[in-house]
Amino acid sequence: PEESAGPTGRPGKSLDPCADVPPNLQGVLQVEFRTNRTLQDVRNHVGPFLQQGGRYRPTSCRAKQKVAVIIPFRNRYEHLTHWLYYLHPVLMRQQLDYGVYVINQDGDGVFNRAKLMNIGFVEALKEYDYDCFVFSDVDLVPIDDRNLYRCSDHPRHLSVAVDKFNFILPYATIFGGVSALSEQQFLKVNGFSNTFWGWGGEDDDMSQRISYRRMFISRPDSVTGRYKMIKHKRDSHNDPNPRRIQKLRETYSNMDKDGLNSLNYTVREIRKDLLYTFVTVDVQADV
Ligand code: UPG
Repeated sequence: PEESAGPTGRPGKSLDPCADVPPNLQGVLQVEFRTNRTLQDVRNHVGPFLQQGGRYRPTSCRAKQKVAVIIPFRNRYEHLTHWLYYLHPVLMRQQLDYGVYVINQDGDGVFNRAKLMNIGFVEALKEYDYDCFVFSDVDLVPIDDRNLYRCSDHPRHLSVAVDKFNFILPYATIFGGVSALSEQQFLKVNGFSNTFWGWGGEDDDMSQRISYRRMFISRPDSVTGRYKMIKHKRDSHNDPNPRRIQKLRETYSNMDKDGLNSLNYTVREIRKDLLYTFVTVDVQADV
């Protein structure tokens, strides 16, 4: 017998799978950050289509992938507002079954982006059986909605052409900014390292993990992969990590013991907004 939509509106298996190429994409987008926006503006703009926690799934077809979008975060509320304003409509047009998780580092200790992303992976999986994880800086907005926030056969780097770098890929192995790994790919590399404190290196460490596990980095072309970065000053408590160069020589010997299998943290609060799930965590940073 055919399965129908359940009482929660969850689409049953009877829906046909969504098309490989979503039909309502717009291509190049107008993106502008010199505008005052509030979260309430964004709720008014996209709220009617969302479920609490920044969750969405298409109603006319069965999404190809279940995607958790993970944003490492501390004290960038203005950027988050722009990000939500632009990304929700894009992710909806891409017909994803998705949720947005903002992983907020509690306190003033040294920032640890990679550890926050590991935490996002674990916390998102506690809520839903996501199969794809997109890790995104809060200040990066795609300017082409054909850049699909999906996973592929190999880990995928999405932010290939950022305005700050004159729309050029800065170096071949770059994996920072916005990237996507399936659950299997992420488990294969033991997630990110937890031991990169402060700015830099953690994305290159992941890039090395990927190649040591005999995977490649896949990318959209440099037109589809264009991004705008919101301008900002260097944050406090996120100075360049002086150990990052040395640590990158140790990826191979450390990756099996430093990552998802050594992750330690305490959740302080999980708050559901219509636009996102906000998870505040103690990452056990030195202050
Ligand atoms: N972030 C915060 N609050 C902070 C510090 C960082 O929310 O106080 C988050 C935020 O999502 C930000 C990201 O961390 O977008 C990266 O930090 P940022 O200082 O903006 O680094 P950038 O130099 O702009 O980013 C590049 C890459 C990034 C990589 C970083 C270091 O885009 O992915 O982590 O270089 O290698």
